[in-house]
Amino acid sequence: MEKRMKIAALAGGVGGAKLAYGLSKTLSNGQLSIIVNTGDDFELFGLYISPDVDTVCYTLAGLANPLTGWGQVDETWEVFQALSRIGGPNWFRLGDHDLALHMERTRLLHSGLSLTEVTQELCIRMGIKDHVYPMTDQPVRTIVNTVDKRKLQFQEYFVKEQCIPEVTGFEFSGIEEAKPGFYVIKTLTEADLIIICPSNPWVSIDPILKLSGIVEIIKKKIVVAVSPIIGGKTIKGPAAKMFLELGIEPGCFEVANHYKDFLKGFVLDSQDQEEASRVSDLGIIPFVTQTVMRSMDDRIRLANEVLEFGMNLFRKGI
Ligand code: FO1
Repeated sequence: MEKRMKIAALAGGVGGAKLAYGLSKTLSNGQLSIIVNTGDDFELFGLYISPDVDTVCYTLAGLANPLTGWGQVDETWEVFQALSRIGGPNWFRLGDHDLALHMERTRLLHSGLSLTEVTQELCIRMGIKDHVYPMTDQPVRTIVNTVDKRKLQFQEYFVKEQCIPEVTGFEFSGIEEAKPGFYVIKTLTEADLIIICPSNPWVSIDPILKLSGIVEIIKKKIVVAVSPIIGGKTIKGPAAKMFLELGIEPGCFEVANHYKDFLKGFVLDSQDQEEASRVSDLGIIPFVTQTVMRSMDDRIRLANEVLEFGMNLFRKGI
């Protein structure tokens, strides 16, 4: 990969972070910028928590808990246990080390820095060589509408209610007023290749795409997406269940279809290779490979393949 090529990745939580890690290991300093969903952000105990940004940063810094994918490795739980003993809210598990990060982020935000500036500062402190940009500095909150007519904050749906309620749709509160971050626009405008990581299209990538001006920029670019759905299922998270509840066939084809207005290339798993011709029929070039990332080597191999595929489209001027 030529060192002057600029790569932008759009990511949500665990699946996105794994591919971002592979890209980070493959690309040189400063080549990779990762734009991360903040629709899952919320406040607890007065602390600002940004789960997807943290999952991406911990993963890039080699600090992620390998069992959960979120939170920190070798975590301790003194505060969480003490909180549980005194009857405090314990549905969202915050480890001691993770808590320290939320405290420091909140302190920096209160000192007047933007979420982008705070994230840059924390990345430097964690030794991350790539650029990580929250999608916006303004509050956008993903709301999950359920069949029993409730409107759940994303973490209430995902963690407190363990994705059990049947969904009827999503809202992104604040999306009309929010502006994409300055570096988000700059990164996408200057990118030679944009990679949509294998994250949930509805709740991880759509909030980024629905910010004003984003789709207009990426329509002019080479955009390649990696399917988060393999054999009709998701490796982690509720994407396949959401597809079913929304009346959409939970398969990789529908992921490509969801992005069809701007997608040039689509990476799908070998298990789904019979879907490749349907993807081609959408005018999107398919690339079939093993997309499950069980090991660190898998992340790097997939990242290399996706970059090669994307750069070939770039060279052909597609
Ligand atoms: N996910 C859970 O399923 N249970 C938790 O208790 C939990 C705590 C948590 C703490 C910090 C953090 O950054 C993430 C955490 N997550 C937890 C994951 C998080 O809810 C999801 O990664 C996303 O928001 C979906 O991408």
